[in-house]
Amino acid sequence: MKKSSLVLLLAVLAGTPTARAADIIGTVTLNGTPPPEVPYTPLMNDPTCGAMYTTTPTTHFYVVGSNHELANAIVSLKGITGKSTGANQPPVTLDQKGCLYVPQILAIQTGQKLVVKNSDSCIHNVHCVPAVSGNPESNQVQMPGGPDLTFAFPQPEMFMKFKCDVHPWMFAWVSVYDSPYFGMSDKEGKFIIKNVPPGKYTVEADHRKLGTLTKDVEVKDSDVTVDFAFDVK
Ligand SMILES: [Cu+2]
Repeated sequence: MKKSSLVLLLAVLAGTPTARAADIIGTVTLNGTPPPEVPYTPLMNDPTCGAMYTTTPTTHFYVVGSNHELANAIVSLKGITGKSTGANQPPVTLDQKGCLYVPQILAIQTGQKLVVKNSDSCIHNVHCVPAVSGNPESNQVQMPGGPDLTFAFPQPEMFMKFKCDVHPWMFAWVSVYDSPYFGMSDKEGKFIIKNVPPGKYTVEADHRKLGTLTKDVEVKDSDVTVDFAFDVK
């Protein structure tokens, strides 16, 4: 047995408290009634795209549950850089389906692959427009049944815009983090930031339409709960 393994075994047997990473968990909610979603009328006016729907789809800017739970808020540790594990993480997929990007809000790490698919029977033109220097702009046609497109970005950036030059209503927003310490709220408003080392942090919640909230927390050796409540502007 290696000496390091022996030390670990003895520590476990003795019940010695060792500093361990904990999770930051919480719920994101929205107070108030958000503005109504916008029907994708131009989509319906496009013969090819419109034929994919029987009723007009709408935007999903505010995904809110019956108890005010808010989805698509990205919660992250502020000011953590240079900790990316993105190159070793599985790719994240962005699909084009029904002439819309699915999902429209994503979060990845620097160096992590973003794979863009075209599940439609029509052509799309994937055009990412980064605002941060060092993240390359890219503009590529993607045929129906064509090969996936793969992207990766070296610099952190909030809500980088992806658009389609064929269909001007198509947008996705990709946030790029320089660490693994982020999580997105789901339809129950719940998020999790896993394996956070002990320390004091500012936790930031970002929603593309609602802005940013922050809270300070201290992580010790057990999970910490941090809830965020946005207000309709
Ligand atoms: Cu398109």
